[in-house]
Amino acid sequence: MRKIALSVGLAAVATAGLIAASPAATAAEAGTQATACFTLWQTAGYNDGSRSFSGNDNDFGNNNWSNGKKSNDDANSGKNACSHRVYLYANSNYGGQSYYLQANSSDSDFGNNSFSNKASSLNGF
Ligand SMILES: [Ca+2]
Ligand SMILES: [Ca+2]
Ligand SMILES: [Ca+2]
Repeated sequence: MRKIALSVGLAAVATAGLIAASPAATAAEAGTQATACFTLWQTAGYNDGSRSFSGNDNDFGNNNWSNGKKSNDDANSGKNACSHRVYLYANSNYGGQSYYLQANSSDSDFGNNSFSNKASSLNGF
């Protein structure tokens, strides 16, 4: 009898553990809900270093490309897979000249939009 009571007790503990784990998994999913749907590249034609965004960034000055080079004033192409426009600004804190990519669009060269090597902040998320 005593052994049976113990195994029932362990089963209850295991079930409680599973229940406790569920809210944690939900929280983690909520944290990654914003997908990195916007990507910038260092060079025209989606070349060299890249950086993907899942939210606004008011200052590129503290971020590097995937290749370790500084990303400020160095963006030349981008892809917007988001369901909203993404705005690029020549200055930090969303100031100065701006340029946007429509939802679900891409631009292989910012040069013909007078926006080569200018982006210093980004919003629209
Ligand atoms: Ca930043
Ligand atoms: Ca700039
Ligand atoms: Ca262009």
